[in-house]
Amino acid sequence: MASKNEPPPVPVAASGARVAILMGSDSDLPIMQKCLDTLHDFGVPADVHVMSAHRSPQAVAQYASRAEEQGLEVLICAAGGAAHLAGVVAAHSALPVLGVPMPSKHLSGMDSLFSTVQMPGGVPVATFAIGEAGAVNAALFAVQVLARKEPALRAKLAAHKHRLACGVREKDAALQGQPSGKTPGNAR
Ligand code: C2R
Repeated sequence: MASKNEPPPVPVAASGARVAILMGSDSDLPIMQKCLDTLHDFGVPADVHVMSAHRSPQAVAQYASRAEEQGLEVLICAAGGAAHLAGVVAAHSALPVLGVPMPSKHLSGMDSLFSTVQMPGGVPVATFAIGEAGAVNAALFAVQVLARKEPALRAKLAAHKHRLACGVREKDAALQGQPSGKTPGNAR
């Protein structure tokens, strides 16, 4: 049994997981749940962990260094404030790293955005919008990466685009007071 002074073991990627979702804190989970849900909708298995470049730096370095050999293909990192998690993960892995800036208490997520997006040349982090839109889009982007090799995922992405367009058409039809599909008669 591990002694009290030993650090907890570094998480190993869940078998079959292709995408990792790493969060700086469990306080990021309510927003990152959207990311998880989106991957789930596409049937993409994810490995989800709380780890912090500041608070558990060894775990982050070890997890990121081993991510590729464990079968992961895309690493999504969410952090708020001085958001260094995505950058540190990118320093230790050649896998695509997607950064999602979390809204923060004092600076509304601008601190998270800048510290995620402003990487030095040579260490890319693809940075998404602050908050839920970023969480969903990072998941969709991960699916798009995986879909390059997988026709079944491409078909799901096409269906997703179709649903988006139908949703807008329905809203427009409601605005025009007409059933969906008819050309709205605009007032002149
Ligand atoms: P707590 O709620 O645990 O105090 O965390 C987390 O992502 C969270 O948004 C507050 C915020 O600190 C962030 N955090 C980072 C990192 N680790 C934790 N930005 C990191 O490694 O970058």
